[in-house]
Amino acid sequence: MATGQLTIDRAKSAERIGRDVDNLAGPDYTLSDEAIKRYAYTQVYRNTLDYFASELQALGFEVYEDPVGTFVARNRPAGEGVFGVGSHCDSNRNGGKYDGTLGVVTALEICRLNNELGLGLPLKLISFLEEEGSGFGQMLLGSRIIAQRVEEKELRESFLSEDDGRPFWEHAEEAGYEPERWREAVQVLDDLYGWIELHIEQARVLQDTGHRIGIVNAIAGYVHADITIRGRSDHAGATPMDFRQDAGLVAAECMLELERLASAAGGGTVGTVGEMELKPGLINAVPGEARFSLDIRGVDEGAFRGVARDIAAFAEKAAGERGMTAGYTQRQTLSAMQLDDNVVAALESAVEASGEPYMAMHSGAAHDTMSIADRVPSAMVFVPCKDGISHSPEEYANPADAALGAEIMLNAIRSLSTSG
Ligand code: HGY
Ligand code: MN
Ligand code: MN
Repeated sequence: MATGQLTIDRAKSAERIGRDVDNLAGPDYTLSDEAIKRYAYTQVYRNTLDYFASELQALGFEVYEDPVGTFVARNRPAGEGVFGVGSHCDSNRNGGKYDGTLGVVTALEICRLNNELGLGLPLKLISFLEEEGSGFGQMLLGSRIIAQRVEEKELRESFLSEDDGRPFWEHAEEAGYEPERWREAVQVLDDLYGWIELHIEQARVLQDTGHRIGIVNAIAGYVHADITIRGRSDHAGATPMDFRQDAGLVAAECMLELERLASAAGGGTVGTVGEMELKPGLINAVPGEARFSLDIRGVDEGAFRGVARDIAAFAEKAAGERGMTAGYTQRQTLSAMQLDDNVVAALESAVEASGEPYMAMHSGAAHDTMSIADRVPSAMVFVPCKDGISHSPEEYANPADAALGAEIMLNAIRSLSTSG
């Protein structure tokens, strides 16, 4: 162990981390009895924030929420420099116990250790609202609001609840928040001289290469969009094949073309159609309309944006050749984000000092860190998740790896705090 490096009782921290994660998988914290399902303004999400609030208040942290519900806890008054730790504790609608939540729980453990070991580190724990977009179809919504990367009109009118179609603004007001003050949310980043988010890898590279820790130095950018093909709905039995304008067929051609474009783009570019809606959606009706989602990502900005451009053009051409039309609407996009060299270096020397196997890597998944990394020096720590499974109740991560992550983060924060 290098001199000056702190070691923690990793077994004790692993036990507490595991306990918190298991507690937050209980019936009070999820809408589903088969998966973790919690998102903004639901009672189960409220209960989750209250769980963290009581744990952190017991440690002497001041706890509050920004005007729309991002959770913040700090152990220094406003105006004093603090180091940020956290993630998100909302979930995918078919989520697992660890995506996001493990990062907030590990941040809580860091706050506990800071007190128990008398380290005196100035800390701010943040749990961002709506990272998954399960409530309003908008990924990273809370951290994009904080980073002022949304328009008020979108919050008032176009970000609509997946449950009842009503605007985010209305839901925020009904939950007791003040969306009209959304611009003040940027103050969540006040006084932060650094930020580290721990998260499960959501792929299997760390597991398959025998590494317990990933130090993330870049996060893939993404385009989220929808393509709608408009043809004509006809009787499935009476309409001859050469009389049809079957929107579903053009959608199918587009899905295969997206796979070809993303694979050809290289550089880790990926493309996914995750949502597909056929109208009228009846067994005996030719679909007159097909709406499908696009999730296109990569660290090579030109490559992934080129795929988005090319698939939109392909859809228009393929629809036109069959006498139909195609429309492309972008939901949102964020650029690929390089993370902070100093924070990355502090994490790398901390993990080297631990003697544990690690690898430097980029993240294919999006994270709240990418929303704020241009305002706060930031980096991420990955821990393996079993077989790369995520966005599934089968998700599993070992609390012992998160405990190692906590030790590494503490050492990095100490070195960035003294040299700061
Ligand atoms: O989809 C993502 O990148 C993340 O899980 N929100
Ligand atoms: Mn996540
Ligand atoms: Mn996720």
